Amino acid sequence: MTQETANGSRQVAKTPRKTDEPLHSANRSTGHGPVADGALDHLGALASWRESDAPQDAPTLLADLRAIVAGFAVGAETCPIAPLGRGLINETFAVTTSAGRYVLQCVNQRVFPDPEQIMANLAVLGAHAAEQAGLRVPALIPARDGRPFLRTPAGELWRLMEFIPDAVTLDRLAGVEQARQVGLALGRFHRLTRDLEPTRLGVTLPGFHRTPDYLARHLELRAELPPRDGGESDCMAFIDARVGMVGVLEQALAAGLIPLRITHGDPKLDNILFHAAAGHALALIDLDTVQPGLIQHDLGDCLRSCCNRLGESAEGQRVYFDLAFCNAILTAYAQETRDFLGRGEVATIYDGIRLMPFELGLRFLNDHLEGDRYFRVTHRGQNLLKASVQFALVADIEARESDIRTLIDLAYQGGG
Ligand code: GN1
Ligand code: MG
Repeated sequence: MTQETANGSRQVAKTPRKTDEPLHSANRSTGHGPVADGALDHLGALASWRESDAPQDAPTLLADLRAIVAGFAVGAETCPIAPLGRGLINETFAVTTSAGRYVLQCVNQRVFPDPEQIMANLAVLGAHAAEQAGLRVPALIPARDGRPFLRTPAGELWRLMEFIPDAVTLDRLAGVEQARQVGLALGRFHRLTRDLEPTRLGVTLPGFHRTPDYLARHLELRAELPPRDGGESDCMAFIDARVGMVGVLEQALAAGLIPLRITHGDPKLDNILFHAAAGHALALIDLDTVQPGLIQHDLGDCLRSCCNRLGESAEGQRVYFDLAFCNAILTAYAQETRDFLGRGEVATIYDGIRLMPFELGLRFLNDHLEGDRYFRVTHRGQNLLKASVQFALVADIEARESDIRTLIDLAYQGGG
C-alpha cells in the first residue's frame, strides 16, 4: 500500500495561523493534545531522529472549518465545531447547525489514494442499504454544488454525514451482552451485504489486508534501518518466528477454499455504534475501507480490538485475549452467518484471529520505522509500543489456540 501520497498543498493549507483557534481531531479519551503546540513538540522530538519525518497532521483552523460547513446546504452553525471520535486516520468533527447535527470529515489522502472511489462505494452501499432493512449507512449531505463531498482549493476532500441520534461508541466492552451485540452487528453486516457482488465496489485501499505485503515492506525497512533498541529487536524476533503464517489466507483464497466478499475492513470497537439508552448495536460506521475482502479479516480485526480488554496502548500490563468476549462475539456472529458461510471460511476463522493482530503489529512497527507517517501519534515511540501490544496479543491467542478453536466449532455447530 502506498503511504507516500503526501500532498504538499495539504501541509501548506494546514499550517496554523496565529489569528484563529486551531482544532484537531484529538483523541478525547487519551487527552491527545488539541492544538498546534502539541504538533510542534512532536516535530521537535522527531527532528533529532530522521529528517524525512514530517508532521502527520497540522490542526485545521476553526475558520477553515466554518467555511467548509458553509459549502454544504445545512443552515447556519449554532454550536462550536468540536473534534469527534478517536480515529487514527481521518479528521472528524461534530457540527450542529440550525438544520440538525452532522459529522464532518476530511478524508486522509495520504492513506486513501482515490477518495472519490470511497464516495462511489458509499453510494452503492447506500442504495443496497435502502433495500435491506437493518443495514444502516449514514446519509451523505450534498455540497452546494450537488456533489456528495466538497473539495477545498488546496485539494482536501471533505464530506458531511448525518449524525445518527442516540448513538454512542464504547471505549471498552463492559460485559458479554455488549460483546454479543458486536457479533450481531458484524454478522448482520456480512449477511446484508452477501448478495452484493464484491466487484460492484472498487478497491479504496489497495493491499489493505495483504499481510505478506506488510511483511515484505518490513523486511525492506529492516535492511535499510537495523534495529536501534531492544523494543525494535524484540518485535523483529517475534516476526521472524512467524513468517511462515503470513500468507495463510491468500493461499486459501488462491486455492478456491474461501471467497472474496464485501468486508468492512476496520470493524474495531470504535467503529460500532450502540444505542445510548437501550444498549443494542445500531450500525457499523467508518465505511471508507468497505471493499472486496475476506470475512476472516473482519472477524479477526473485530476480535483483536474487542477481546484485548486493556486496549491498543496497554503499557506495562499483561495483554490478554478475553475468551468470554470472544465466545459471545463468535456465537452471535455465527447466528447471523451460519447459513451462508462455507466450510472453508469457518475452518480459517482461527487463522484470521491470529493473523490480524500480527498484521496490525507489523503495520504499527513499519510506521514507527518509517517515522510515524501513517497512524496519528501523540509522541515518538507510540507506534512501537502499540506494535508490541499487538504481538503480545498474538502470543496469548496462540497460547489459547485450542480453546479458541473449540469456541469456533461450538458456535458453528450450535442451533438458532
Ligand atoms: C485505523 O482510522 P481508524 O482509527 O478507524 C486503521 C485500521 C487499524 C486501526 C487501529 C484505514 O483505523 O486499519 O486497525 O487504525 N485504518 C486504516 O486502531 O488504516
Ligand atoms: Mg478507519
